[in-house]
Amino acid sequence: MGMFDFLKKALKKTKKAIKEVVDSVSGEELEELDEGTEVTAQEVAKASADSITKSQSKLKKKSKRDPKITLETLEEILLSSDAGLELTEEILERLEEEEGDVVRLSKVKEVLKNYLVFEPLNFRRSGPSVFMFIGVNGSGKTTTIAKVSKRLKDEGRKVLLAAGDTFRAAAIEQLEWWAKKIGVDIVKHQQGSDAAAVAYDAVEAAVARGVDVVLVDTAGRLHNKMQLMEELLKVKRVIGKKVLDEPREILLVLDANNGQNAVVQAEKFSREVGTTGVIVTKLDSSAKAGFVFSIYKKLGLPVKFIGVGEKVEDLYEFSPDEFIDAFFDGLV
Ligand SMILES: Nc1nc2c(ncn2[C@@H]2O[C@H](COP(=O)(O)OP(=O)(O)O)[C@@H](O)[C@H]2O)c(=O)[nH]1
Ligand SMILES: [Mg+2]
Repeated sequence: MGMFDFLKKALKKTKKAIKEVVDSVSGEELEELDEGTEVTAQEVAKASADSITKSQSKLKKKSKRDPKITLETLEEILLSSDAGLELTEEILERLEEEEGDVVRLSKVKEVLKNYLVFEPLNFRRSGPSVFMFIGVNGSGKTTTIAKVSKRLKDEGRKVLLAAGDTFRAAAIEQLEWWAKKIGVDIVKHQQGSDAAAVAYDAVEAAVARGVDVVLVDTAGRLHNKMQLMEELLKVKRVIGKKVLDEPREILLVLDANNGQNAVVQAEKFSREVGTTGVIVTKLDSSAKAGFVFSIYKKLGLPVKFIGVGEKVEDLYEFSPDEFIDAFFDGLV
């Protein structure tokens, strides 16, 4: 069961609450109408409001449930969810001091919340905001760019994509396919060409065409690792030369299934290229991505979005509360 089945469940709850309200209105109130009693619109509205309050308090009662768990169980949960040994120990120590061997789930959530932060995308007031997407091959960069471009376009922004993964021909075609599907412009060169030149052309086109946001795809693998970091730095430099203080965001895309290796990736990319935020993909799998706590602890990086599927709408803004609730859903 995927972690974000939790979200679907929450939606079901809301639907159920609405259904209860509708049932009560069409039940009792309509019966009264049948009997010839005069029921004013205000009375119906009040009855609906009462039912909504009832349903809400039912839901509240449920969410008030605050189970207790042993530190041993918590340790198992954290370790099997890729929170990492160091962070798990730190959290267990903190909780033991404050609560003893058995802790309230609400307290656990409160402590974990200190290790997560959400930040929305950071835009320039005028001129193009440039966002670079970086990360290892297969982490979901290209797909995430498609998702983000759709979201920004729907918000009314003019978006331009830059096909900066020039290492693989398929990568350029993949981004082009998304650009067509979503209806946004793309700047591309041939496979094997200089990625920095693609970024340069894209930013130049963005300035000329009055584009609001440029999303720059990048390679996740070159012939060797050193080359990749050098190429990413060059892309970053070229963008900065063209528009001062850009790229505004350098977003590291991490696959939820990468486990603790995601922390190693985050450290390396941050050290060598610089990173402003993280996007976690594939949270529709069984992986829980507990590594985001360690990444925040070590690098202070916010999470901007989560990916929960392969489709363009499978992207949510990150919410620490929902993430932590989903983290324990079905386990406690
Ligand atoms: N299930 C799932 N698959 C994803 C998600 N994001 C990306 N993918 C898939 O992961 C694979 C690699 O994605 P891609 O965007 O090409 O990765 P890139 O190499 O970093 O550009 C593709 O098959 C995507 O459809 C996600 O959130 N959930
Ligand atoms: Mg790609």
